[in-house]
Amino acid sequence: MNLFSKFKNNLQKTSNFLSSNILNSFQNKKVDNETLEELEAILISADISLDVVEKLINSVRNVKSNDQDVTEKVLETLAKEIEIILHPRERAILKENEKKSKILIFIGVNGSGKTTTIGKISNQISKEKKVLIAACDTFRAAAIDQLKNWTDKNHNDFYSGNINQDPASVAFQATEKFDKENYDYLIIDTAGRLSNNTNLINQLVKLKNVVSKINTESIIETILVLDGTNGSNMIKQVEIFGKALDVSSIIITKLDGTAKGGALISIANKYEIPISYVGLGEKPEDLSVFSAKNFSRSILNLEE
Ligand SMILES: Nc1nc2c(ncn2[C@@H]2O[C@H](COP(=O)(O)OP(=O)(O)OP(=O)(O)O)[C@@H](O)[C@H]2O)c(=O)[nH]1
Ligand SMILES: [Mg+2]
Repeated sequence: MNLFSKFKNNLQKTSNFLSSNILNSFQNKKVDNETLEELEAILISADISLDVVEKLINSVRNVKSNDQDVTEKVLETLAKEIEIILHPRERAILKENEKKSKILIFIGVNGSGKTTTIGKISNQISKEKKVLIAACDTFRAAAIDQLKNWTDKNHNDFYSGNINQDPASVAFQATEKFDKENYDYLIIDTAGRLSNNTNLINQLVKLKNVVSKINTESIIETILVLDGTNGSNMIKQVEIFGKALDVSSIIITKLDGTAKGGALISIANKYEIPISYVGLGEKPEDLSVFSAKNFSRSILNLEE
């Protein structure tokens, strides 16, 4: 399956919602205040933020059409505007011919998809690269097992500390091993929730500081994983994690399971943080490099 078909097939919940409602509104009508108002309501229901909706409505306002092709023209105009918003956010994490080694720190609330995404990304790293995966979610034994499972499947090396060990100290030890044994990638999994008396954000800041203090050679990426089914609630998480941790990349998962995929556009419009991948399903190959064009055309059910 090519990349566009993957986007198109797996974003159907959002695209069916948008395209069928837009078709209902515009069929045999023209662009006027009434249809624009309906369009506004549809876009808001797909969790697209008001400032973006306003931009989109303004672009559709100028659409000249006859009755037959109005829906097509409206969809094409929306796709073009959305692509303009998304395009500056495209940026890959894994690059061919990367000269420096990389440390990827995965953060995000519990259940957002960090561990699964680590498994999927490691699966996509070239087999010639030396990869170390570190289990810094030390609060649940099951979390360590889940990560170990992925690591074994992908034939990567694994580093874990003891249960309940300070996550920053596990990260410290893993980074030492990474440096000493000349790995290309260190991928750090963290917890999404801690016991009540520990602040998650402070713990992550500490972990990141420890890693960057002992390793000054590698590129350190802080990757925020967001659950796409949370829709516009994701914005709050970008706010909180972004403020404290200098997030360098966002991954939005579970976009196959939601009609609220429009929230991705709101995030791209509000924050200048790159979006590297989107999760479009459970299988390793369902983690797709983010593409502004594929996303914008797919969510409106248009062809490539
Ligand atoms: N459908 C679908 N499910 C996904 C996707 N990404 C992750 N999941 C599922 O989401 C659930 C939670 O994923 P985890 O990777 O365990 O989440 P986590 O962020 O590590 O959670 P904690 O360790 O509790 O903080 C799992 O059942 C995954 O299979 C996706 O893109 N699509
Ligand atoms: Mg996890």
